[in-house]
Amino acid sequence: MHLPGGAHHIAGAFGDDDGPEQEVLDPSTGQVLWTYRADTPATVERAIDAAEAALPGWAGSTPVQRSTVLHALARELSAAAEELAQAETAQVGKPIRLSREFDVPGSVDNVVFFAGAARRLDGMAAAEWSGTHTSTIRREPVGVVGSIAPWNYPLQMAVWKVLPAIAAGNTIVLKPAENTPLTTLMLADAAARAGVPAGVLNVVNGPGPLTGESLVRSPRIAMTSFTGSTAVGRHIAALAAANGTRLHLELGGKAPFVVFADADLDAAVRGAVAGSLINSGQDCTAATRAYVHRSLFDEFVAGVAELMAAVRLGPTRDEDTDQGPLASFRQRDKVAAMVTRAVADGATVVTGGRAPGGELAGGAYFEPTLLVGADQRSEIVQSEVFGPVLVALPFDDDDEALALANDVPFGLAASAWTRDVFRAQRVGRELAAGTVWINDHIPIVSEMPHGGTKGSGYGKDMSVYSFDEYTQVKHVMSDITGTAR
Ligand code: TXE
Repeated sequence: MHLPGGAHHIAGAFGDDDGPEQEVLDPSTGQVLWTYRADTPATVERAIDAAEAALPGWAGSTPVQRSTVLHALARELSAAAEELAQAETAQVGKPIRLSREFDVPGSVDNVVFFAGAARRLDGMAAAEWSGTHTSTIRREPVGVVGSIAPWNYPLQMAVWKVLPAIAAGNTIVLKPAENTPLTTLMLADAAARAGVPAGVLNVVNGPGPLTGESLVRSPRIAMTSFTGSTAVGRHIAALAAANGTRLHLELGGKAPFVVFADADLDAAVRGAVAGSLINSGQDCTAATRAYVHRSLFDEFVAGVAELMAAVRLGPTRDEDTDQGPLASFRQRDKVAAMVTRAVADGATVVTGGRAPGGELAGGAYFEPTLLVGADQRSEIVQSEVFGPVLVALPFDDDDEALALANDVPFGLAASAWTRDVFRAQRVGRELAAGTVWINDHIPIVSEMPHGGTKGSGYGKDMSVYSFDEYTQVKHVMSDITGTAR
């Protein structure tokens, strides 16, 4: 497997610092893939120096120049697609099919999208609205961006943070999760090969409290973009507030999956299994709470349980594997503990609910799990599990379904299953989430925004809406008559 040339990539070159030793594990076996020394605050400062030095040149480049180099980055990533897929699978424990068909092509597509969007940073011109003046609106980069990314989709998360930022003319220092740095370092290396100027994209590595926090605390960072846990997000928000800097937060979710009485039940069953088990459930938009009309409830539960029991857990490099392990033993233990507490709180396990034995016992695997009988107020319904766990609950009418679906602290994504166009329109309006899918759950495209409401944070990744985070709107007003004063 491809290993990076150093723990950080600053000003176009790999290097190493001497912070505490970190291990990158393959969670399907527990084997150590790579060890590196964490970056200390001094290295983070050096990365910010590089980003600051590169800022005037990059911010002053033309959209065509930025677009050209970003298209070259997309080609570099495409050429390295198989190496990237292997590294992503090894460090996260994703089935190789998922890395090849989703993570890597999705990332390349996002780079291509922003290579194009770099040329559509349109402002606005007002006509001579007062007779004596005219206005132009410019979209300008905010400066040096500091980003912190999680471990569930390391390459995609890095691309989602980096591309809108640099397409808009900012420079960036990015810290991936300490247990999944490989593909982010490969991205930085590919950017250097593609001709992205030194210092535009810098990657530092190490634990959140050491390496991440020194990045967020720096008064030289104009903006922080964070995807991760609610607790760390709130801590980072306080640090950013102390510096008075911009903030973009994506703090996970607890997506409802609402099946109305008129739904296509087979499609809903398949959608629930695919939507809850994607990436072993370590997806902030994963289906976690299935609210099912009472007339369909038993059939839905039986259908989901049957499909979940047929899911093939296995070695991650095996083409036939449907589901790999969780991304870490820590995450597997968190999921197992939440299922144990759910049962103690009164829920019943319909299928799964345990770590498999046999040849998978050495990895961080957890079986696809369906629970029923949980209370709406219980932890398993209210808190993010981030594992292959779906809870099914019955409802009797639309008002009740919407009230239950919205009754959590999160609001990132939701889906509704119905063949009634008016019902679909209503739930599209009334489900409190940044994304609402109708008759599907999970698809995500570069053209459309991703980001939540309530405890899921604020601001958008992807799409041209992300430029609202990474640009500042400037108003330039000119006297056009010479007679204004
Ligand atoms: O997240 P952390 P964890 C949720 C999910 C998961 C739980 C815990 O429910 O089970 O969070 O995961 C960096 N200053 N999500 O503990 O710690 C850290 O190094 C600066 C949802 O792994 O938030 C990593 O790069 N940075 C989610 C990143 O924050 C700090 C994705 C995320 O790690 C820091 C991941 C600090 N003090 C977890 N402490 C989603 N929104 O999709 C940590 N970090």
